[in-house]
Amino acid sequence: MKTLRLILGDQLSFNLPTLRDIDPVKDIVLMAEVMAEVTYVKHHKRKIVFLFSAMRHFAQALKDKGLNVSYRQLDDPENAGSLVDEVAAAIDVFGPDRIVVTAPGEYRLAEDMAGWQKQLNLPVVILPDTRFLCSLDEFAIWADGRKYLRMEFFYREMRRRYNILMEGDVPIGGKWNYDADNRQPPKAGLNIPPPSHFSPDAITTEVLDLVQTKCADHFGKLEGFDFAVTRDQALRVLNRFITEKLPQFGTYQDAMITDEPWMYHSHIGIYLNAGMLEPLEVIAAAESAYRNGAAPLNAVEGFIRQILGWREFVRGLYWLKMPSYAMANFLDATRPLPDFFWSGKTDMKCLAQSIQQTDALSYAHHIQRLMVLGNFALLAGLSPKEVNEWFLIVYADAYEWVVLPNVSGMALFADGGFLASKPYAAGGAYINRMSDYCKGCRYKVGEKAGQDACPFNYLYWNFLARNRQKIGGNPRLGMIYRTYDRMSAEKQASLTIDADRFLNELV
Ligand code: DLZ
Ligand code: SF4
Repeated sequence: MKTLRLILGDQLSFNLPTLRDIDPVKDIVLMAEVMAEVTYVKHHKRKIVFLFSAMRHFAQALKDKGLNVSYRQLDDPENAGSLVDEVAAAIDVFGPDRIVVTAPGEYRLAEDMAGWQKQLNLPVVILPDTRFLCSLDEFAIWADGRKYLRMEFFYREMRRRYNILMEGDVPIGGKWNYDADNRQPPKAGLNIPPPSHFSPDAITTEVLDLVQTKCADHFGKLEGFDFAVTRDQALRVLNRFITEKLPQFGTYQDAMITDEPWMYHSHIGIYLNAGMLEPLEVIAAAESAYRNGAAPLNAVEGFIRQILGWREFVRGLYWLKMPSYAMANFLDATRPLPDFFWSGKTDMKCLAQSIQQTDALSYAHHIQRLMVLGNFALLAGLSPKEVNEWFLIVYADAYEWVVLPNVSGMALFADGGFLASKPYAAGGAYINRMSDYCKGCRYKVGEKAGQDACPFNYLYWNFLARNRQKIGGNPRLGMIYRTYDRMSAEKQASLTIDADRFLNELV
């Protein structure tokens, strides 16, 4: 049987189910750069360059293994514009008996694909994506009957199941979670190792030109593009992280320093989510660093939790709850995204730093995303739909399966607490503790009211007051509401005046 095997841009794995049982003589692998995927949201230019260059390198690696690969470039005059139309065109050329593809990571495309068999009048076999450590069925069984889903319990089961950082039945060190040791503010004189850097080769250079021309109106900068674009390079990023940064990763994972975008973070999410690295090999590398005495437990456990726990958890939750999860708006937040999310032009230095770095690198670390950008979006009542779209566009590691639970569930409390036990709202004091941003800001983080006060301060209280009906009964917010209630009526009124003034001026 002659099979046409479609590989998507975030499926760049040699052990992809699509490639299993391939007949190197008869079968054809199809990969296609298409405008429909480039523009369903207008992805950051750097993200597109990364994916296209990685796709082209992967196609070459498959050819080197002796497979027949049909690769469609974006600038090919015959380009059909969408994945399904590219498959149709390949059917005309190669005359396969069937199509095989691994299930896509996004609901949008899965829905579309479900209609392909009828549309193309040919069998379309959609294989489950086995590149995750918890299958969707297993996750559904775990979630069954639970009113709320909490990552911590899921993570413990995954630790047991894969025997990661375990001593028999108990977690190494006696605790499952060492985050209490992982919240150190930045300190002066940290010697942060530089990130891995890969100069563009001929393929990447060609893609850079292509994206500059075809996606000129997309957000983001291309200067200094240096991401890994092959599996070997991605492995080098991983290995350098393990030896140079992992030992300090835990302690400073929440810290933010002006003009230090990478800190001690691994920067491997983009490679994991595109299929170039596998979760278990990443986890094994971190665990052996602990067992060899090269990295402390708080760092290794915290890092492994992100991959074995959080990443698997959000993916499972996404598929469990789609399509309704995309509509969730528990707090009825409707404010449009302010323009400065695109320009970076705001006097709030924490936001400006996070957005400008996102523009330059298509990257920001989890606290910049959650506690600066996400926190602002929560407090200002920005529309979950618009905030989700922004995150999906701007980050090179972003696909809807990872963005939606993180943004709607974690940052915006838009699912009403299905994922998070309370809204992650914070005032300026948190950002001041975890960064050096406030020193260079035109606002004063110590001031609570008035034109010069840090907007996070009055927006925080205004958020709690505004949403009291919906979240006032949350036991984890009880103490905070009691503090609010002890404020004088004038103080409460002045918080509302400041917040209204600020929010009305947002454009
Ligand atoms: C993100 C992306 C982009 C920008 N371009 C392509 C493309 O041209 N061809 C392709 O096969 N995949 C692309 N992707 C990744 C897909 O959008 C991704 O596979 C789906 O969103 C499912 O996760
Ligand atoms: Fe951000 Fe407020 Fe600090 Fe300025 S003072 S950097 S707005 S937290």
